[in-house]
Amino acid sequence: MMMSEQFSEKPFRRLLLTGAAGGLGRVLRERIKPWASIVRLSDIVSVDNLREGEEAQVCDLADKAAVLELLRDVDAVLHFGGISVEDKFEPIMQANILGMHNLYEAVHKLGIKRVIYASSSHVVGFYRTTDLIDADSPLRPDGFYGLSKCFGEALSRYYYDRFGIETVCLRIGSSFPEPRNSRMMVTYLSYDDLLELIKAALFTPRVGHSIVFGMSDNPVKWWDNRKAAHLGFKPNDSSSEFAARFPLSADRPDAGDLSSLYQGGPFVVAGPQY
Ligand code: NAI
Ligand code: 15L
Repeated sequence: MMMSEQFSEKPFRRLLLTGAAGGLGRVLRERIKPWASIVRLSDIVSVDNLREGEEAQVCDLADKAAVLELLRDVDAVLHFGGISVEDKFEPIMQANILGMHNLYEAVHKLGIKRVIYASSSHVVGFYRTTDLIDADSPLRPDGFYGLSKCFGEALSRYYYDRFGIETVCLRIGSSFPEPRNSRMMVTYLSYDDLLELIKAALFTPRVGHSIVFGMSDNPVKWWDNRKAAHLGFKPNDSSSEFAARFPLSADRPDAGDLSSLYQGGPFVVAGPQY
């Protein structure tokens, strides 16, 4: 469904946001409007209450033909759609693996120049909470979900190397209104900082294929973002404002508690779903 098109002086004519009905999609929807005359909102479920400058298209990422239609007339993609937690392999394969291939095939066919991809810290969830890693550290996914995000990162790398399509992979930690446990004191990414991160990824002139960890300026760090310095991402928030609520600091893992031994926390404990 189309709302009236505006042609104001905004950086983009049309931005596509996938996963628009999800937790982050609902937060981003309003906040990215200043960047585009039209924001195309898409999800596998319907996105309602369209406002001026918004249009919506229901689309299953696993449907190749539908994804090609979804990407028509789009200048850049914020790809936040798909399965966002651990699940059985089959649904993850459809939404995150097949879906990612469909998306990039369409991006390539239609000549779209840049994708911002919501990857996840679960591509490295099997590192210890005592490790400090960066974008070049070998992948150590903690489940099928993390594996699918590894595929997304590798696939976007391939489409850059072969076709020059630029992607910034955001290895988001935990982006919620506030940390929910002591692990999230390390992985917390405030919504304002998420927006800063996306802004950096979208507006930095040349990004090639970049990987950046998405966390606020939290007191304890597992991830070193110096290899993404070219993006100029500077978080303004910190989980320290919630310190009183989680006195058991995540930099002192409890040896008896698996979820505090590994960066992936509960995803490591839960193990694969069959
Ligand atoms: P969410 O689960 O709330 O939203 C994902 C959306 O994708 C949902 O609205 C869902 O309907 C849609 N979706 C699922 N399967 C689909 C399909 N086959 N076709 C089209 N749409 C489909 O997740 P959330 O928290 O909003 O996360 C958004 C993205 O960011 C996800 O890709 C997630 O993996 C990633 N991420 C989020 C983090 C967070 O802390 N919120 C942390 C790390 C990564
Ligand atoms: C993720 O990748 C998930 O999408 C999100 O729902 C949280 O579980 C987050 O990681 C986290 O690790 O806290």
